[in-house]
Amino acid sequence: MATRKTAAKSTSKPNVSADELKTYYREMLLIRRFEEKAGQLYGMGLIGGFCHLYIGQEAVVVGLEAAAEDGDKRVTSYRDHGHMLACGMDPKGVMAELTGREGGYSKGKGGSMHMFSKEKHFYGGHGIVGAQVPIGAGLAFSDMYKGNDRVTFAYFGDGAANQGQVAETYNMAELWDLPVIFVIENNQYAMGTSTARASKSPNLWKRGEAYGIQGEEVDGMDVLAVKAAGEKAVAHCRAGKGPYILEVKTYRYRGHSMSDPAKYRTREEVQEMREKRDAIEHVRQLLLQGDHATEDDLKAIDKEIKEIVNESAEFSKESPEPALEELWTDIYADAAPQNA
Ligand SMILES: Cc1ncc(C[n+]2csc(CCOP(=O)(O)OP(=O)(O)O)c2C)c(N)n1
Ligand SMILES: [Mg+2]
Repeated sequence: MATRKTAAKSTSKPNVSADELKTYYREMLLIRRFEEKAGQLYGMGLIGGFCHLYIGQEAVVVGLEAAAEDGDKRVTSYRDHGHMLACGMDPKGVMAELTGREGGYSKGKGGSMHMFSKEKHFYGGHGIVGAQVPIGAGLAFSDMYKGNDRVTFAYFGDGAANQGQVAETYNMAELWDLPVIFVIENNQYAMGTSTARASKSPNLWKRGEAYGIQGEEVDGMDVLAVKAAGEKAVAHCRAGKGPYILEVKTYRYRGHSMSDPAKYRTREEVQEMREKRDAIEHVRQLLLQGDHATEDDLKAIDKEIKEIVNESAEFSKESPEPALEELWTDIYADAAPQNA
């Protein structure tokens, strides 16, 4: 086995194997390439409606999914494609949903912001800012009620963190010791509003203190740091100690949505994050500097990912549009769930 040199950035990080690093590299790259393809299809008019890309934030969801176990749940906002891919949903089904086709997760009737997978315990995809936070507490309540030790990840943005329903949820979650991890994906902006303009206190996680909730800030451009913080939060929740807040500092490279003119920040600011803090490049360097992978190994992974993404785009173009009769289905539940 190759000798392992520790890269400068990883000195205080947990031990990690070459296979693990490659897995994170692959998973983050899948999200990035998938999102780039979605951006292209949007430009070609194949995706309609809103489309919010996750490019730049990949390490957040990949790090936290690495800390999750089977049966754990997740719920997020409209910036949701990365979360779906990271929890193992099929890229074909996600892309086909983006293009409004029958083969999509919501049979082409939901689009970018409305996809679900019972199998992967992915509960959306929510377009109303902050709405997923009380839903996340509800999911955690169901696990507590059933007496299992599953944990729910409720993801939301820095903008959503200012919502009243988030404060109410914090209170109830701590009061009932709910096993929910509140993940604030602080990407520095809520549409065109920077956190400095919207939040008096720069430490969003500290608001949990008012409710007795423990939390911490995490470097969201470092997948290993995210994973380590995720493991700590998961252990806290599984032990029945109640909720936990992770404020993950990250950055979105693209506009808020595909129609964002991005006049609220400079190109240099974005460029600097891409060049100096990119999460995928960080893992790439750990792999290369640690002699865990050669440039050729990484090229092979790039190729493999490109194929998966191209296949998903092909599938989404070939899948038919939903039949007209589908307008009248999936409106009401057919039957009440039986011990679901
Ligand atoms: C209740 C509500 N208010 C306003 C909007 C319009 N809106 C959509 S996204 C957004 C910004 C949210 O920013 P943030 O929570 O930081 O998440 P990010 O987009 O950065 O992931 C706003 C104001 C909305 N969808 N729902
Ligand atoms: Mg934000």
